[in-house]
Amino acid sequence: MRVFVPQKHGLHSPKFEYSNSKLRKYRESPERIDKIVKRLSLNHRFMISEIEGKESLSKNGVHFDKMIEIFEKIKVNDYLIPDTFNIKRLEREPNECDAKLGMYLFDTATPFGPNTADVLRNSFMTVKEAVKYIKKTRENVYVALRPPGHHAGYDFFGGYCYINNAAIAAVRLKKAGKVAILDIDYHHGNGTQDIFYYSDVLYVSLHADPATEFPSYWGYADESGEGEGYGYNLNIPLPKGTRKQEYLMALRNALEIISNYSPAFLILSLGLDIYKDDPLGTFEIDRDGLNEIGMLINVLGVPTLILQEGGYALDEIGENAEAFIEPFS
Ligand code: SP5
Ligand code: ZN
Repeated sequence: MRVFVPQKHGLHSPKFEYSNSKLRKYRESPERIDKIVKRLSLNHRFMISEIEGKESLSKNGVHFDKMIEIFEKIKVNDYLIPDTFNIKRLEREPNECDAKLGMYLFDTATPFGPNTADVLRNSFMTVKEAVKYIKKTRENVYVALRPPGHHAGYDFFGGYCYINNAAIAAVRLKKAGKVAILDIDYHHGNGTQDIFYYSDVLYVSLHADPATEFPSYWGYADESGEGEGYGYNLNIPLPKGTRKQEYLMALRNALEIISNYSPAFLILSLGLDIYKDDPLGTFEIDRDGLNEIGMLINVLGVPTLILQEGGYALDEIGENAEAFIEPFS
């Protein structure tokens, strides 16, 4: 199985995030992907392709131009975390860099640094290469990339995410056939939901109940899509501490809905933060459980583009990724 990796991801490496009322070490670190790639490179079933190229974000095809223009033009000497947020979505752009970012940012855990834009351009190119590959071969592919994407919406970013990799892939794959997105990150993919809320790209997400977990304002079961998108958004919120058996039951329901939709491609937002020892998660899913989840999804038999989202149990992330994706290989 092919594995695509953006070569420059390590250049985006904030030192701190402000979360849970503390300034703490940044969790979404380059080691996450380095450890996954190191582990997979020891397994002959995986063929790793590092992608060096960059592509201007202006061609992303999903986000609000003005937000992307800020990412493209901003010049910063250090990682910025804004302190003021444009919650009423007013239009005038301020002069200060941190306030420009605050126009579209929704949390304090998503700093923007000197190389962040370049890393995003490299991510964008990597996603495009993976899309090209799956279109041509109809084979499963895994993209070991960061920063993650599923919290980035049409005109907002946050939750360690800047551009929505899954959505960027979906709008391209959609030209070749029906696309479903399954999001199994521990957190609701509010960005992906937002981008496809009015369109018939099927979005199905299993995640921790937003009443008690990030992103707090999105992810309830009654968010079903609107207009052309009505019925094509399915949220399955699960209580904190959900165990493997209950998780697998919910997953089977999700897979049945995806199967009835008969997609030509599946995009899988893979959050390894559902793992039992993840510092941000509370689900009780061990490594065998991850493998079983991978097997069940693979049984759909739909060509699958797996995109890495969250997962912060650094000591085990390599083995966990391997256990999950092996059934697809
Ligand atoms: C891609 C991904 O997994 N992003 C997750 C981002 C989580 N960010 C920090 C969460 C801190 C939430 N604090 C919740 C307080 C509850 N009242
Ligand atoms: Zn997550």
